[in-house]
Amino acid sequence: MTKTYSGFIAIIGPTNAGKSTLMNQIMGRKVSIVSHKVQTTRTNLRAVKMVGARQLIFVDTPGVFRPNRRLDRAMVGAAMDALSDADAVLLIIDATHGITDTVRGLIEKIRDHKNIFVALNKTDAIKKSELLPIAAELNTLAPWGAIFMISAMKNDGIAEMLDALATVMPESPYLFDAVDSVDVPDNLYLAELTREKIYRYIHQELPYHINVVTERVDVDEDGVLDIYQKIMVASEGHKKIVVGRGGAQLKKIGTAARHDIQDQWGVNARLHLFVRVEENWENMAENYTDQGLEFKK
Ligand SMILES: Nc1nc2c(ncn2[C@@H]2O[C@H](COP(=O)(O)OP(=O)(O)OP(=O)(O)O)[C@@H](O)[C@H]2O)c(=O)[nH]1
Ligand SMILES: [Mg+2]
Repeated sequence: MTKTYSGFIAIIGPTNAGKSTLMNQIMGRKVSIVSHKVQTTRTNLRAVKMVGARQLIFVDTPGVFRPNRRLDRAMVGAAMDALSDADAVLLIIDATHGITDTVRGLIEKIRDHKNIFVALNKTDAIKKSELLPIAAELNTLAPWGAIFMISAMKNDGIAEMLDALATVMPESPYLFDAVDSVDVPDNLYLAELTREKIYRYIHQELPYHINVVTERVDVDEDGVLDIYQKIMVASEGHKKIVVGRGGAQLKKIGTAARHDIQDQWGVNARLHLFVRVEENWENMAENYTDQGLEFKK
């Protein structure tokens, strides 16, 4: 019998380094939402990529930053959990920011892992001459399997990186079916697409205090999906901003999310959004467990 290989690769890094962009580029489709704001990804999201006969199970994780709130702690905790299960760790660094204190802290956490790799991302946005000193310093900091120079956005350097990661996957039966696939629950995925549009259209801090939940999905006889989602906000003031004048803002969010759902899934859909003030949502266990986060007292 031919040998099979399968293993987990945790994609970790500071918030906004481009981890989700990389995950999507590897899969050739949207798995994980992306925004120009920090702290976009909230939970671990998995996708399966076959490289020849080798199965790579990528885990996109919430970015690491100094946690303040309970939600922040749960997010950073999820990223750390992914590390302990990983057969390889891929640290993503935003080359335009270089080796920050957060990066140093992360290197300390991962340096004893048996397979650690690092990718300097956003190389499209920086001069080559500025990359070399960063790579040289990285070389002194940990025993990397390799240092990759990539642009997740421009799909540069990714194929070589996949080949290198594939070589360290352990011999194992396939842990998932041997096809490229995404392992994200449908309701969570639908809610994430809406949350992404909130990050796009609503400014400043507000998106961090919002949670989106898919409450119900119905299919009518023509195969059209009716998707009901609740947008939880922390105050009446926040609700006003999300809804906008005459409902304009909510309409913009809903239309963009619906188009995205239709594009991603190749279906027709109606999206019904309800904004609800739930001041205490950040302290309710169900709002964590639904997303696969651990709720700590
Ligand atoms: N120029 C450039 N921008 C990039 C690249 N990769 C990602 N970005 C941008 O960086 C921003 C953050 O990207 P994300 O993929 O959401 O980053 P993340 O690491 O998943 O962030 P969190 O989920 O908040 O931890 C977005 O505006 C991306 O478009 C790249 O290769 N080049
Ligand atoms: Mg992300």
